[in-house]
Amino acid sequence: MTENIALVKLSPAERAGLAQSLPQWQPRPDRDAIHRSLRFKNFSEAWGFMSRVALLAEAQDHHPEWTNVWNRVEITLTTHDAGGLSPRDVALAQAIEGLLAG
Ligand code: H2B
Repeated sequence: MTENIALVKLSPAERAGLAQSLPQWQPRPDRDAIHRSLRFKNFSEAWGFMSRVALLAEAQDHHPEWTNVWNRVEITLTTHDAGGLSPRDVALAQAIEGLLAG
């Protein structure tokens, strides 16, 4: 569970590893956060995905900042309680990747 994951900002070494461990997630240039854009077949697929992520987020007590426009979903992950990227964001991003991989 996320409560067991340290509420500290990622170290420089952990940040350097992100490009390899989470290649679909880009660091946001404007803030200490990572971002992924997704496009689905239609709204139903996008919303179904968001519902599954919402359950994950609740289970982890760690929640995305996101928007949805029809078949597009934009997700930003950052840790508000740490004031930036933490291992909790990495854990949620990895869980989202697991969902997408089926
Ligand atoms: N989500 C994110 N992204 N960052 C947080 O710091 C955070 C959260 N904190 N979800 C959690 C909820 C906290 O507010 C509750 C009280 O555990």
